[in-house]
Amino acid sequence: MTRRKLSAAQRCSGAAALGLSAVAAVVPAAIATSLLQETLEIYEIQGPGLSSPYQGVVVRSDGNLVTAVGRDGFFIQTPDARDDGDPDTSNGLYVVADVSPEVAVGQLVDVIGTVVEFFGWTQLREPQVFVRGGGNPLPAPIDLDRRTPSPNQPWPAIELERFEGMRLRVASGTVAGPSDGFGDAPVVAGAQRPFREPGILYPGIAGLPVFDGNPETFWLAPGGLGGQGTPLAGGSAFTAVGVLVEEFDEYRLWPTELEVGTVPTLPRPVRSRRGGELTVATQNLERLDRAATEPPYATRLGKLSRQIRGVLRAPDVVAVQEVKDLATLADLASRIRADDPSLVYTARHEEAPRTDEFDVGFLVRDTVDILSVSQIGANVIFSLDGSLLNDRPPLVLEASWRGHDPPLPLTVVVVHQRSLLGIDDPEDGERVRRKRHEQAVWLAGWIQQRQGERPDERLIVIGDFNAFEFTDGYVDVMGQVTGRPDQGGALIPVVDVLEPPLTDWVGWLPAAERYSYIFGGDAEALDHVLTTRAADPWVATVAVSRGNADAPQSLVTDPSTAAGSSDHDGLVLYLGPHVRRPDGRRPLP
Ligand SMILES: [Ca+2]
Ligand SMILES: [Ca+2]
Ligand SMILES: [Ca+2]
Ligand SMILES: [Ca+2]
Repeated sequence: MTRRKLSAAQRCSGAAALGLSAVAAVVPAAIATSLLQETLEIYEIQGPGLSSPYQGVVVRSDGNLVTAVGRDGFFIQTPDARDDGDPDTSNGLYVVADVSPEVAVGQLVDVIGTVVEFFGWTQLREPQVFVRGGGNPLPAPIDLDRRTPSPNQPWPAIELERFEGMRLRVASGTVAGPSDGFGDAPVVAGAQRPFREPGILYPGIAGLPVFDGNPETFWLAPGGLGGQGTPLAGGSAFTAVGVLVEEFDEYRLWPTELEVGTVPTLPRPVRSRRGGELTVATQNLERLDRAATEPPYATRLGKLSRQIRGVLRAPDVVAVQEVKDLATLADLASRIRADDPSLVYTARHEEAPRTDEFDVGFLVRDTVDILSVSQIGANVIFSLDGSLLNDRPPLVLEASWRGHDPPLPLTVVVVHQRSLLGIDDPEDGERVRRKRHEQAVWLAGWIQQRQGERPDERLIVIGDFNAFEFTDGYVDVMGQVTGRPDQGGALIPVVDVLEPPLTDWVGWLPAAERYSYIFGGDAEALDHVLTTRAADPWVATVAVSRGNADAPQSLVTDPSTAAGSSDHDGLVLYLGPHVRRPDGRRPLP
């Protein structure tokens, strides 16, 4: 590293010669003193590590280019000709300042200020800024792509820190998840969106599958520099040039140029049913509660009505999760009928013993006769601590579909299993994992007993399993419930009780469609539909709707669209007596 040492006299004469204009009228005495200190290049201020070696020090850096101007500051970067050639040191720096109107992109500036690490973000504060005139070409942006930042572990700690404050370009990016309430979206710098992968989050546990955590994901903040910013839908393609900041332990690109390319159509309904087809759907209603006011309850009902009518195409049975009570679900049925009088649904719901919980339920259309609705597993005890195992006990619907002569009996079980929340918590993780496992073992046991007693029953088990189509490394929930364990194994192994095993229809979706939820930018399939061997041959196909998991937060309050009606997409199973799909044959389109 080189440090240019200039005397105060040299600086003053240089300033005069170049016609510098001071942005601030007065240079305080403390900073004037620092003029006697050495002048640094930005890469020296940034240093090669996670934080600046000059924290708290008043420094001066001369002749850097303004690359971007934001609300509360601006970005400067070393001209390419003075680059240190060290890939570990950033050439960019954020200067916190009242910028308007003196500072503009393309100017060369000298800056004196205090180096601050603001929650990991290297900044110059309380600056004095000297503008040397503008119109200069900007440094070439560094390209991010599918290899940079690295998608692999171990991920270098300075993988993005080395670009902090610098100009970057993403030529072919993908929005991994929708804009959040701040307008920011997780993105990757490649053409493929990231999916949850099997296993325990890196570094994991020896001998068990490891999920790398998709470290290539970072954030795009379209409104970072100013303005509202474009709402982004998950799955959109984009190109951007911008500057990189570190905020709240995440790296965010604040774009100076942003072009959104191919945008998925949201909502994207499932296909229409064909003659003689029956459809059974699952939809998580995201804490639907008639007592809730934000967003307005009427807006939520209206959007969910659009979702069920237009996007899921009015299934004969809708298995729902996260509904507060029967009155709330009945409100939704009423709203659907008000919006389309031909769609008559009956709401069925049973309170769980813990009545403060959001529960599961059914919306059953008048194409189906309800024979019985019963809660199961409500009083089962969790062996670890004697509490109730099933906070949201499954509900069993025995029904008969009138679309067939004679009417076709079928049984639908709606479930909402324990979430992954806290699964790797050092204190509570073991309890969470055991609860997920025990719930799955209990459900598998119930199904096994049922199919033993009634081998001809067409049994569909559907809902939010809060589990992937593969092992999470701690517990293989779906392997447990289907009787098809993931060969990768799990810390708590599957107790294989199911014979014959069930079919998880998520596995029949194209790989790029296997998600119903986005968590931290990872697309994941939390919702599943399973059938027993007696029901398998009646399945025509399965489809997943779009418009929720990928919907920007800004759509959640928009009454004119179904998109954003919930945080989960819906899943629809198509069955028909005409199908008689031979075992193992791919479902119909
Ligand atoms: Ca460097
Ligand atoms: Ca940093
Ligand atoms: Ca830094
Ligand atoms: Ca990965």
